[in-house]
Amino acid sequence: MTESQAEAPGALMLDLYRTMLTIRRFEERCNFLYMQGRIPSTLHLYIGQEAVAAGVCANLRPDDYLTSTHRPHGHAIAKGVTLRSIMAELYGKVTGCCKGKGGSMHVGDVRVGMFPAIAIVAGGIPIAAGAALAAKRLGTDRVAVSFFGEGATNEGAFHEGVNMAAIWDLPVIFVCENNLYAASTPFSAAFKVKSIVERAPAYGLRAEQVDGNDVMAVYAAAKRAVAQARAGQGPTLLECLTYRQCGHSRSDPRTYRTRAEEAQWAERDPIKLQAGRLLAAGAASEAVLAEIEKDVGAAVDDAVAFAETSPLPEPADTLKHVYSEEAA
Ligand SMILES: Cc1ncc(C[n+]2csc(CCOP(=O)(O)OP(=O)(O)O)c2C)c(N)n1
Repeated sequence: MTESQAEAPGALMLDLYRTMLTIRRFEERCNFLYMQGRIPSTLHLYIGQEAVAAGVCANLRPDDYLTSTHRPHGHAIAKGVTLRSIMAELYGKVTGCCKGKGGSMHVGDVRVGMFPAIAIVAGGIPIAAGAALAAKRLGTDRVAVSFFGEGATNEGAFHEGVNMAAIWDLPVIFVCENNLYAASTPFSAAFKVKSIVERAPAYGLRAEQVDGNDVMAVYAAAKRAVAQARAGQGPTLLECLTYRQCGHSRSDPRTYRTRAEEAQWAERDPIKLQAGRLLAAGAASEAVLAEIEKDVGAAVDDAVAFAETSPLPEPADTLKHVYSEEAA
């Protein structure tokens, strides 16, 4: 038995399964609605990476901070942004989490600690370090988490953000989701090193690499990193090895990788893995999993109905809610 399984009570395993399934079914519906022309703009789907968001965010409180990327739906759901407000945002409706003005790439809700997502690659990294600096200076035990892809670690903002966090021992967890491709660029074409964690010693940064498709392993690694950050022991870089199962965005024919590689990773689908583990451990029956499937489907239906029936923003409100004093 691995360390992550040993500390895994059934309720936690089931909670993590439910979070991952919610993200998966929500995004499958988004994809369908997008193809139907109900959702404008583009979508960057998180399908295949659900274990990372679920495993990390299960260790966070609503008052902990989170920054995300152009691929933010999973992070938002795992941090507690409601399905209704995310779906309404994708529809551009006034009931959306950014009042319909942000869309897919900017979902978030500061009431549950998630800054509206930032689509500039690596843009969230120094902001998470700044939030962690604020948490520290205010004398709180809050932590900040920044999710980003491996492509972001080749940006200057990564260097600045992790270096400052390291020198000031800031309570931040840098979660790199290494899904092997930055848009169409494979990892091997953009890195001389073999992994992202190899870069950590250059910053004096604690680092750990985990199987990002194993939600219990991600949960356990994030638990250690969050505990150290809360205890004033500074930042950690977590590299989660995973795979995005869909194209980079909606218009990606995936010519840069093989169908055989995709099939191999599909074997290690994070939701399938966790379902197998739950059944093998006797922590859930097929009937329980079917019940969760039904609940999740109903929640997604409810979010879509809410978004469909919500009003569009008023043109007169275009310049409202740009600055914080306008927030209401
Ligand atoms: C600074 C910047 N450069 C380029 C882009 C265009 N762009 C959007 S996503 C992306 C790839 C990002 O790859 P990675 O950081 O690995 O995240 P992933 O898409 O794999 O989740 C690029 C180049 C951007 N949004 N911001």
